[in-house]
Amino acid sequence: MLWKACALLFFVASIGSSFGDRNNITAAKIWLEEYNTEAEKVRPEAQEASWTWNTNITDYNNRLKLEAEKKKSEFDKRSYNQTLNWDWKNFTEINAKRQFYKIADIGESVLPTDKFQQITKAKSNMQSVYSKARVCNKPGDQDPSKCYPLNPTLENIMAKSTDWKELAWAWEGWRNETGRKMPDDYEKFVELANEAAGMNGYTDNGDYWRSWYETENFEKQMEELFIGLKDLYKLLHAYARKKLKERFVGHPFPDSGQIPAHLLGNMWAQSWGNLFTLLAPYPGKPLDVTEMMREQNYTTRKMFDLSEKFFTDLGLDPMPPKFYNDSMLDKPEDGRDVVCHASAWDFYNRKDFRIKQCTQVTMDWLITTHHEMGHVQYFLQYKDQPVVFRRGANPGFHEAIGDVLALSVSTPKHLKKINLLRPNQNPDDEELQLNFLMNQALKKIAFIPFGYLIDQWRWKVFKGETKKDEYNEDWWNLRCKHQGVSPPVQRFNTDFDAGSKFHVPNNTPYIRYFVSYVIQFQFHKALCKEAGHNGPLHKCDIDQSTEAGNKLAAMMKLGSSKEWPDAMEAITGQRKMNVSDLIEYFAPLEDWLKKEVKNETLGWDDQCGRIWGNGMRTKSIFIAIYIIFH
Ligand code: KAF
Ligand code: ZN
Repeated sequence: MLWKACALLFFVASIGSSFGDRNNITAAKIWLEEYNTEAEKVRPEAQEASWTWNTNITDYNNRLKLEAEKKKSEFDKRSYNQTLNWDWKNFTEINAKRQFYKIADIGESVLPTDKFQQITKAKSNMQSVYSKARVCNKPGDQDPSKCYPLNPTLENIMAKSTDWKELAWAWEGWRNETGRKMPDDYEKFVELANEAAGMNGYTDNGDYWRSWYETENFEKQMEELFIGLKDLYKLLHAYARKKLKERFVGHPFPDSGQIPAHLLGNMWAQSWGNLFTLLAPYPGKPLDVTEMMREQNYTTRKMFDLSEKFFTDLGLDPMPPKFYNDSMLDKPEDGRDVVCHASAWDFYNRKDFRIKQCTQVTMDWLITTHHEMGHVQYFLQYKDQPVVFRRGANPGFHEAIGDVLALSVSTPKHLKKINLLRPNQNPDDEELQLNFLMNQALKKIAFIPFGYLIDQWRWKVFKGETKKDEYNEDWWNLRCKHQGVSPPVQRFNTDFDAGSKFHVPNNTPYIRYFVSYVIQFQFHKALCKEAGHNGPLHKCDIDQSTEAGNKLAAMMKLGSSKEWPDAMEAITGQRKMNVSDLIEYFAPLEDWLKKEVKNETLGWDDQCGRIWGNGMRTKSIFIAIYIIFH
């Protein structure tokens, strides 16, 4: 008893005597715990206010959100100032040092209050423009007051319509109602985000975003990965272009080789899965999973249950009790505006985790459900880490988890198992397998240049190389050059087409998805090996492999407490991103595509082609009128 009291006295005295000592690791750790306790109060409040606005966009809820964000930023700033009491950069205890490093990284909270409020307002404006947007005057509609939201109407038109005019209406209308209303706010946002980054020691906001990857030459590394995938993309592009020219015979395609951007089954041409029926190598062998789901009366809840079961069968965690009650899994039918774009929410109190999405009963949404569940699974696995480590090893890791599971779920073998393949379909049929690979390529390979180019554009904007009046021109330079798609109607520098993509007004970096699309195949291959899979990579289904689940869990539990190469090593044994597993996965399709496009010219010009007549003359007239009236 006595020795215990003595030990306690010594402990207290040693802390007491060295308070004020910038190198006292014991005292520093006590401060870190205090920080954590406080953060677990401040962050849930901010998240709750943001959730309320996201699920009910009103001015009142916006004010509450701004107040909560201000409170959180004051806490961040206060905490940062307290980190200055420690010589943490010279700590030898790696974990504590890393916590300090993360706490000191306060992003926009560094701005003085008035500027912090300005940047938050600019972002809120853009987000509500995006989420409230409706497009009117659909060709053939008599009633001009009939207007349509992105989800579900415009998305469905882009997915299903084969009417050139209707597609162009939805494509152009969405850009008129979103991006075009944002350039002023976006410019303000860029100015202030750069100012904050400068105050935090970064060259600009893009430099700050890239710092989350803790990788030397990150831009160069991304470029190398992209170059490694370009040939595969060119094959798919040439094949899609050939088939689309057949579908839209009589309509103009640019001589420069790009595909008009409204024909690819998606508002941003980022994922081409909706062209599967047109592009299937064996059209008689469809993968009509959506139809099967509807025939079996699938509901949103059934899709979530199915997804959750895949996680728990790997030995991963079930959703906590409050999850289904508190989440927003369907678009509300009471007419209120909500942010429909899918997201997963950690409230940082170790018990509240939610998903918000406007689910429809389709195969695509089943995959998105797994994607979002992957985020929540990561939250659950790292929930006992300090708050500052409750992040992915890098942002791409967070995006990859659900997709890795979906690679198994989508296989014909697994679809058969869960009764989503027709009874007469044999999952081992090689023609069906090739159809499946095409479907995967339309989602994964088609996405690669899009995933790459959004932040190419933003990094240039943050560097000051692209000014406001060049926003749209530079956007299309990248779209035409990397994706090989061109605008179907004339664009002006008063348009702001980057702003028509959720992540730009929402200020969410995008290179994370490019990273995810590369590393998810590395993870898939490693987990398949763990699950004892033999045979081609695209046939692997890790269902019920607790060995694979354990590997994944061990990696996720790290959160961001270690640099990402350590986390990657925990799953794959490798410490670098590379494209070879993705290439291996698609090898049989690559061979097939090569034969299919042997008479086509691969690729396209770097410059955008035009299909809308003499644009320059119209543009000059437009500029002349503008000058006269101003
Ligand atoms: C991915 C997969 C298939 C197709 C396309 C993609 C790319 C991308 C897109 O363009 O649709 N996917 C998403 O945007 C899915 C939404 C999300 O899960 O990535 C979401 C985006 C988001 C929404 C609001 C605020 C911030 C980010 N991300 C998360 O909810 C998230 C990410 C990391 C940690 C916690 C939550
Ligand atoms: Zn995501």
